[in-house]
Amino acid sequence: MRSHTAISLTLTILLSSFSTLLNAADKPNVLLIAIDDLNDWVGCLGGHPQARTPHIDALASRGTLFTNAHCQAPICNPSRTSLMLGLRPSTTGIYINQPWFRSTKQNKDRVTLSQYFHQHGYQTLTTGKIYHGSRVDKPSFEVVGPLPGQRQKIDERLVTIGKTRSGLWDYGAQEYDEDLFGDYVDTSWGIEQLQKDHDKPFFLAVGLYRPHVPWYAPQRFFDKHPLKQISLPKVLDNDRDDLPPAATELTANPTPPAHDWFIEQNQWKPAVQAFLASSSFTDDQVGRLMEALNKSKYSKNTIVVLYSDHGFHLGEKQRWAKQSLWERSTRVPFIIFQPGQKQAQRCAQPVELMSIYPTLLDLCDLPARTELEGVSLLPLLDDPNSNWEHPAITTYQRHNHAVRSRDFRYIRYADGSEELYDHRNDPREWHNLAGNSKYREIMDEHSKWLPKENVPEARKNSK
Ligand SMILES: [Ca+2]
Repeated sequence: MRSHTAISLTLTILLSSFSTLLNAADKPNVLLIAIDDLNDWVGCLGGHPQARTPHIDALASRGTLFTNAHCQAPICNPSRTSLMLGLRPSTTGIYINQPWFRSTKQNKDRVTLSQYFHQHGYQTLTTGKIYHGSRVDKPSFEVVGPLPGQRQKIDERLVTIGKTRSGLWDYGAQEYDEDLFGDYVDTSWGIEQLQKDHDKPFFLAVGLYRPHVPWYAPQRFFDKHPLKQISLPKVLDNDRDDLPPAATELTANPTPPAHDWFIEQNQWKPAVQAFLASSSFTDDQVGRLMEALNKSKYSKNTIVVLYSDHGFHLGEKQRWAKQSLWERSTRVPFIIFQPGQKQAQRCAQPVELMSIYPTLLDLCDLPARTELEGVSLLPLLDDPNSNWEHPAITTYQRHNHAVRSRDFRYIRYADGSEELYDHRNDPREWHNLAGNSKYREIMDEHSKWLPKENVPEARKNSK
């Protein structure tokens, strides 16, 4: 009797797996391309006049480019966790670069985007930086290629910005062979996967590390951005005078050199050049991947999603790096390419990276998950101008949020202090309007979207 039950149970499981496989057989593949620290300095977003990103621009010219897309946290770990779980930092409790979400009680059993695809018959593969550092998440990916930190060690330093500075903040052209660069190696592995025969639909995630510091790239990418032609971001001298103290405190970042250092050492232009060169190098990897996809048998049934985990300051608001609730840190390139798409689209509605999870479920016709906080972008993919009430929200550390609507950015810090910027006439966010009572109603409208719950910082399990 017991063995009969066991056989029946096994049959049920087998039939259920078989049915999942059958359903999966005609599903589209997914190619997820994650970029690290790339702000809107790409050609298609026009963030910098000397940005040279022809391959990202080419993808935008075939797919849907979201021109008002924002990360959920302006730093790697919480942004990537939010994207892969489809939940806000204020829900995961992952606000900074630690802890790893699987080591926390409230997040350890949560189902990531690619894990859910795996549960529905997909093969999941990854290389490079998808999570923070060189983390491998076994439930997320079955097949793991080269990861950051596992590559050939290269110690050359042609340029150094001073012994007292962190080596992380080094930059300059490098002379070693292009195919030794980590991003090149990871991209090559991604290309090999696109050239293989897969007996299931695949979810392939390729995480590119540049333009994260150190800004090392082959010389030829520096040559595309001659130093003499480099223009610097516009900065208003007294821009910071209208910031609340909470803003200054939250955005103080001891890791990068101070803005004054870049000016005094005449390093602002070389640093901007190195960021642009590193971005062009990453763009080249995107080009290699897309060429391989287009030549492969998967070219007509693969969805491509490209994004950066957050933006980056290079002197704007007299600061460097990420870790702020301003446009510079939150705005990111974000493109969705759907096979069979007839024409390119640009969508100016505010959207969140957290929406990638539910959107891909919709596009691949997988069962929706009600626990996700992101909203599917399907209506905007169908019509980029359709009505859209959702703003994009970014959180940096507990109780600090920015709400980005189509026209405004509203920021509320933990101590209740506020900022408001009108993007219709102040795209650089120089003039904080929060002190002007005539904007109270607009600020109140935006504050309705602030997360209702801000869970405490998640702790690493003691055992
Ligand atoms: Ca200002």
